Parts: sequence; structure tokens; C-alpha cells
Amino acid sequence: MEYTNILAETRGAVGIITLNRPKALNAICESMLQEVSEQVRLYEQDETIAAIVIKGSDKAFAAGIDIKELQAKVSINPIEALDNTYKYFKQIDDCRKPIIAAVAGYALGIGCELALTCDIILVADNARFGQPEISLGVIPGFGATQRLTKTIGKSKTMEMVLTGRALNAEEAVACGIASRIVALPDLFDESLKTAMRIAALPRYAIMLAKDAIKQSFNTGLESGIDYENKNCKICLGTNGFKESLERFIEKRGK
Ligand code: CO8
Repeated sequence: MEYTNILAETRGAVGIITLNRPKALNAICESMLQEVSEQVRLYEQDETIAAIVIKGSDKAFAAGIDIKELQAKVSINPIEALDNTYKYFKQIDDCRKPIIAAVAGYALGIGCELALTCDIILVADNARFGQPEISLGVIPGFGATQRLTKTIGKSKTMEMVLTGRALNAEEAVACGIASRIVALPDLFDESLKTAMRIAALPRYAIMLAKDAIKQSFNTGLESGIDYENKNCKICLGTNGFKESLERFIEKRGK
């Protein structure tokens, strides 16, 4: 597939996707999301890749859905537009390898939802997270009402979704949307470093850990702990786990 809206490259065991419509502040058109989901699928299948970074430009991770394209689509078949976009989100969400979002500048609407679909969010000091859908007379359609509520609680989610107020980087970290702030010039290097650190660790354990953490969004505490325990047992049966113990005992490092 020839890409027109994203760039894809690899650094060691890390796959990098760059949203690449800088003139439109990386507004997400349907083909951009299709390309992201396709590239995530390819990285998922590629055994040499262990982690993924998704980034935008210094000014915008993504300033929401492409409103110009949306207007054209709405006049033809709005439900189909929603369903296609939903399908691509689901494909990204299904990826078993960890995805790090490096967010600088605007992450608005569907752009914020794309970041929320990733597993770790690192932010530059200029990051702004917002769900301004309400001002367009629509509500978020790709996870924000659910993921935000489970992440930052009801009141803050209500404020974001009902007023459209965007959170700055400090607020985003304080309420748990993002894990930490990095100076803008260092954001990509730091995101890559985090991805490489993950990529160097036992892959089966990384994927089982991601799977268990994601499960907590779908289940109550007791069944979630049962699920975690099940995944932990899978780790116990692997040669990688046994070899790691031997390496430690024989002082060969972890
Ligand atoms: N769509 C299309 N083009 C955009 C978008 C967008 N979302 N955002 C920015 N652009 C374009 C501008 O039109 C402009 O293009 P041009 O140079 O050709 O005029 C260029 O990017 C630069 O933008 P600005 O000049 O506006 O830059 P500023 O720095 O002045 O402002 C803002 C930055 C505040 C981010 C401003 O661009 C803005 O408000 N953008 C729109 C934000 C927004 O509301 N996004 C949509 C959110 S809703 C959503 O994502 C989900 C809707 C789900 C509906 C259901 C789907 C089926």
C-alpha cells in the first residue's frame, strides 16, 4: 500500500508511524486512519518489530477529524463514514504490541481518541488534549467518553466533553491521560527510547502484560485479577522466564 498521509520507518525493533499532513495540522481523513491501521497491522505481523511509536508534528499530533472531508461525507452517507472510521480504530486497538503516542501540540477530537487508543502517552510541554465535538453538534464516536471516564473520572470527562475545554500538558499528566512531560525537542527521542526499552524485554511477557492491563477496562476487579493470574501462569510456562531466572542466579544479568 502506497501511503500519502503517513510515513513509516523502523529503528531497530521499533516501528514508527508519523502522521504527515502538517499543513492541515494532521487533520485525520479516512485514508490517513486506514493507513495508520494498515501499518499497525504490518508491524503487528512483523516479528522483527516489538513496539510502535505514533507521532505527529511539533504543532499537532492531530487536530481532529478532517472537517472538510467530513462535510462532504456527511452529505452522502454519514453512517458509512462513522463505521469505516470505527473499523480502523478497532484494528489499531487490537494490536497486541505496545504503542506509544508522542503527542506535541493539538490532540483534538479523533486525534485525542487516537492517542487514547495507544498504550503510553508521552507529551511535549505544548500538548493540548481536547474533545471539541460538541461544538460541531456531535459527540465523540471513537472511545473518548469511555476511555476518558475510566482514566480521569466522570467530572473531568464531563467537563472536557460537554464544554470542549482542552487540557494542557500539566493537566493531562496530573489526571493520568499522559504519563509524563518531555521538552518538545526531546519528545521523539524520549518516546523512541521508551519504545526501545520495552522492545528489549521479553516479548511474550510484554504482550501478556498489555493484554492484562487492557482487560481492566472491560471487567470488574475480581475477574480482572483472575485474568491477570491466567496471563501470569502463561509466562511461568515459558523457557524465556526459566532462562531469566537462571541468568539472575548465575549473575549474568537480567
Ligand atoms: N480539519 C480540516 N482542516 C483543518 C483542521 C481540521 N480538523 N484543523 C486545522 N485544519 C487546517 C485549517 O483549515 C488550516 O488550513 P488552511 O491553511 O488551508 O486554511 C490549517 O489546518 C491550519 O489551521 P489554522 O489556521 O486554523 O491554525 P491555528 O493555529 O490558527 O488553529 C486549531 C489551530 C485551534 C487547532 C484550529 O485549526 C481548529 O480549531 N481546528 C479544528 C479543530 C476541530 O474542531 N477538530 C474536529 C474535532 S471533532 C472530531 O475530531 C471528531 C468528529 C466525529 C464526527 C463523526 C465522524 C463520522
